[in-house]
Amino acid sequence: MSAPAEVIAPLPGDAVTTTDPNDNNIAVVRISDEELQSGHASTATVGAALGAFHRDGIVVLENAVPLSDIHSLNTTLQADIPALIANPNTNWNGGREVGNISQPPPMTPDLMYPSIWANPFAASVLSALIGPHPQVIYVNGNTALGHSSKRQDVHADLVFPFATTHPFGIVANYYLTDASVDNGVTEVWLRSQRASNFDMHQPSHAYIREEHLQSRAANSGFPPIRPTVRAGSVVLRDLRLWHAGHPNTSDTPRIMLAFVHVPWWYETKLTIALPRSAESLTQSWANRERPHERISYPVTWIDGDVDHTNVKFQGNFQSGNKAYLATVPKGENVSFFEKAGADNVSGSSIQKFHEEKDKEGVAGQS
Ligand SMILES: O=C(O)CCC(=O)C(=O)O
Repeated sequence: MSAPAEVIAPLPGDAVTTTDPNDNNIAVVRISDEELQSGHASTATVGAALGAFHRDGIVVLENAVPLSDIHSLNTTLQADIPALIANPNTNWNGGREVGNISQPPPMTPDLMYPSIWANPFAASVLSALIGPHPQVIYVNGNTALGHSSKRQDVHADLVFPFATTHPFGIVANYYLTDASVDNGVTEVWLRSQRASNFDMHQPSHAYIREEHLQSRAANSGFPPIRPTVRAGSVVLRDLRLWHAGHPNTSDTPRIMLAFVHVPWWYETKLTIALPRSAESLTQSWANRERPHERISYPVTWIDGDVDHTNVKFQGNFQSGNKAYLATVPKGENVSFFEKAGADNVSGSSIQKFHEEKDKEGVAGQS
């Protein structure tokens, strides 16, 4: 395990900070006061974040979200946790014993903060990475409940053959508290996105096979790390990057929101169910004056309220663009969705999927 990311002194003239390119540390790009005031990312921020992301498969934009928005959502979501634990439809990530539940943010316009749903600094980096008008196809969160003791298996968030040459899906994670080893910060394997393909996964699953984990940990120079991430950061992670949830040994649940972005041409069937009252808000994000700050949401509009504590879990991030898919190497592995004969998976079928894995005796990482 490596030390927390070290923030190196800002470069002259801007507030970009990053790590030594050979260090096994996550790169941190700190949004400057000038950028915060203007509300726009500088070219230096976008350049540093893009370079670090393509290299490492992950980058942190620190200071990108007002702490007042973070604290407000943390207060609301902490209060929802007992009901979620009691709800039989709740999705337990990696099996119930891991103590990591899916927990989406509130879906009412007053709590859909633009700093989180369409962060302008993240949007500028995302559109540089995957093209203009990234689409958000997944809005959810991972809550590592307190006093847990079992970790997740190492995985990539993909259960289908995927492109090895370029990023096509990026999750923006927002921890709602400072996150560290003590409260279950996520383990990440820097640069694994460039060495990864679906045949390295346990057949049809998201989990990486043991022999690949051992080999990469021993030989790559980039064994797994668990960085410290400050609240108010956006963590941009390539969906191909190997990672794993860890136990939260503290008293307080650690909440991390997750917004998955794909390119505008990607054509998934996924939509986000939102109340019609949020229509003008989401339109304002799609129509921002600066094209590289636009974020769009494919939406199913609901008349009335959307209960964020009862959202269907949908985890298939595969492209529906057949011409694109024809360019993706097939390999030997069969996708979980082909195996299950389903386009999307509900919480209960994901649960079944974990039970099946346990029955198969797939080696856990704990
Ligand atoms: O909660 C975390 O730290 C990571 C969770 C995760 O990777 C997952 O559930 O797929």
